[in-house]
Amino acid sequence: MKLTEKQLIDIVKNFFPDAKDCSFTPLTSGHINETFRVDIENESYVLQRLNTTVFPNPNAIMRNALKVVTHLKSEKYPHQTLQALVTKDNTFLYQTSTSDYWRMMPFFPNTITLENTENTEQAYTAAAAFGEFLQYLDDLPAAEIEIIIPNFHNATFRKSQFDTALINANESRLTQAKNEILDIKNAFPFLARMSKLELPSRVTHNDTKISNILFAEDKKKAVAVIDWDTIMPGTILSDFGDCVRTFCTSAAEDEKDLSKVKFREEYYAAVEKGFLSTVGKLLTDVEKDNLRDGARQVILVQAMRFLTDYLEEDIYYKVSREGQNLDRARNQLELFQQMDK
Ligand code: GN1
Ligand code: MG
Repeated sequence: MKLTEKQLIDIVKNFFPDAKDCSFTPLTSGHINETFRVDIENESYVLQRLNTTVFPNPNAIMRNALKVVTHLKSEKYPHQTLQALVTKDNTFLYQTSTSDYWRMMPFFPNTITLENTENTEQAYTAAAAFGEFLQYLDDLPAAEIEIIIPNFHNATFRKSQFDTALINANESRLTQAKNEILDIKNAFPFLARMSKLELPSRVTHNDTKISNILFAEDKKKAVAVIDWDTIMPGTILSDFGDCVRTFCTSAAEDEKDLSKVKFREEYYAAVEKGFLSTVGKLLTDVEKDNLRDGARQVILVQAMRFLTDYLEEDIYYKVSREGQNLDRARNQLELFQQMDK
């Protein structure tokens, strides 16, 4: 449902009772939550409505975030953290009468997000920043962090969702997606092999895409790691993999023209070097030996998730045109196959 400016101001007033002159700018890069930049007099904030279909327990997200902020501060993490603002009732979430959950966060001035890396230096810097974030979270016991979405990066579980979607999908979508369905099925033995790896459970970010790094305006320095909603126990290969998935491609995630989708090996080298420069010393041999396959797995699982959503008629990821989830899946499969060469 589209909100009016008056409704948005009423929400802001729960955080800033005296706010008068506010302006709102939609920030549209995410696929799940609804996000606005709010300017209140001379200050800027991020206002967000959490998608409760995807995140049924928003309070758990806020409890995890608070633990992460507290931990990073105690460890003297040298970057900005996402300390949420409190409402006048002293809670991190404002719940509307229609059970929407809203939160406000700091907006860091003079920063930008990138939808794709422009050079290998940026890929190195962003990968090093995500690696550093993980490095500082290393002493936070995974058991203290709540599971936000069970089986989020569990490939076997994602495969079972895909299998169910295949049973329930309508004929037309099955026909449209027949080549991609086949490509994914052909990769099942690879997934089965990967599922046998013994990987440590760590506190991970779980959405390390390029747009989740705030860069300084010169696009050279990483200022903050953002989007902490999926921080939960996971594997380091998932975080490394999402860096590779989004930093090494030459095209947008939903690019229709596959001839524009190139897996850039020199970017891969930069991502690996950057990531290992920070968190490298903490990795086990199994983790180190499987970085590239781990990244291929993340890309394949992402293809499977987009294709599952296409077959289920776009109930999970926001779409702005028909066939967008199918294009996203094709795009990921293209990267997966190029990485094999
Ligand atoms: C979703 O909403 P956003 O853009 O932060 C998704 C990620 C996917 C990503 C694909 C909770 O993230 O897992 O990798 O889209 N988040 C959730 O771009 O499903
Ligand atoms: Mg996210």
